[in-house]
Amino acid sequence: MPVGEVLHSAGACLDDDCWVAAIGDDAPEGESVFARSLPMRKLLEDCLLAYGMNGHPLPAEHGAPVRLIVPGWYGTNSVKWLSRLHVMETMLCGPEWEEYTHWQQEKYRLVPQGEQPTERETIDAFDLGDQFADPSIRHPFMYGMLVNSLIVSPGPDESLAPERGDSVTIQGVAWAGDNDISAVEVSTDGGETWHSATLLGDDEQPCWRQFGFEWTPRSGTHTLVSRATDDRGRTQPAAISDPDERLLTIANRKFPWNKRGYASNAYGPVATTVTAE
Ligand SMILES: Nc1nc2c(c(=O)[nH]1)N[C@H]1C(S)=C(S)[C@@H](COP(=O)(O)O)O[C@H]1N2
Ligand SMILES: [Mo]
Repeated sequence: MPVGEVLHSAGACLDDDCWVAAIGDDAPEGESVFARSLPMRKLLEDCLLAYGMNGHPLPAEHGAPVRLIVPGWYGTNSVKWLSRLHVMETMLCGPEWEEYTHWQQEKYRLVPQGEQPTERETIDAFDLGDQFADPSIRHPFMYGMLVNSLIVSPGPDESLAPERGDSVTIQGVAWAGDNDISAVEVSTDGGETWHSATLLGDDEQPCWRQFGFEWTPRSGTHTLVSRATDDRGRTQPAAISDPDERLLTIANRKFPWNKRGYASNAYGPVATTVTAE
């Protein structure tokens, strides 16, 4: 069910610049409550309250009786065991909301080596790439996902035995948060050279794109890797930076190292090694 319908029938203020605190019901007595602040604009655009999954009631471990689904944003925003939606003017912050701020203000932020995030009342950019580009946001929040991709077949350490001269189909998926995928490239030599993959399926498909690439392997060991580009021209970086580089944004094809290892979309660390006979 669209969240907007519930907010509307409750007579809540639906102004674009409001925030909605989505509060979970899983905290033991006296511990920080799991809660996320989400901008009203996103909630009204495409967020859902889910009470079923694949035609069955929602299982307990996925948030029954009802959870929030925030499409295109990092999973942490999809609050499970939802007990309350609270419309407010700011994110959860300050002493008044003390029990509710831990997961919003301290965890699920990108923090470089040697720094501590400070509380924010509000921000104006949500896509993680846009937060990187906003100098007022030093420690970005885990909201809109960066462009990313994965090869799913062949699988890690698979041995391929194609007939001589036959090709193998490399298949994978790519996604770009609230943006669309515009291209995917595949490399069979660990990122030295790249080939355009074919985007499959429907480009109206909002969440992810499948891709394929026909490859005729020579015998030996190969490192397969994919990299996607979104419709704003942003491409996955190659590697994660060193902590002491203290990067605050993607630069020199490096993703900024952060304390909890969140949100990396670098293609290098997820390469797949396969052997062809
Ligand atoms: N109430 C509540 N909701 C939560 C969490 C939680 O700890 N408590 N974890 C979040 C995180 S970090 C993720 S990745 C997803 C995981 O959802 P899943 O278990 O359905 O895969 O739930 C999110 N929602
Ligand atoms: Mo998570």
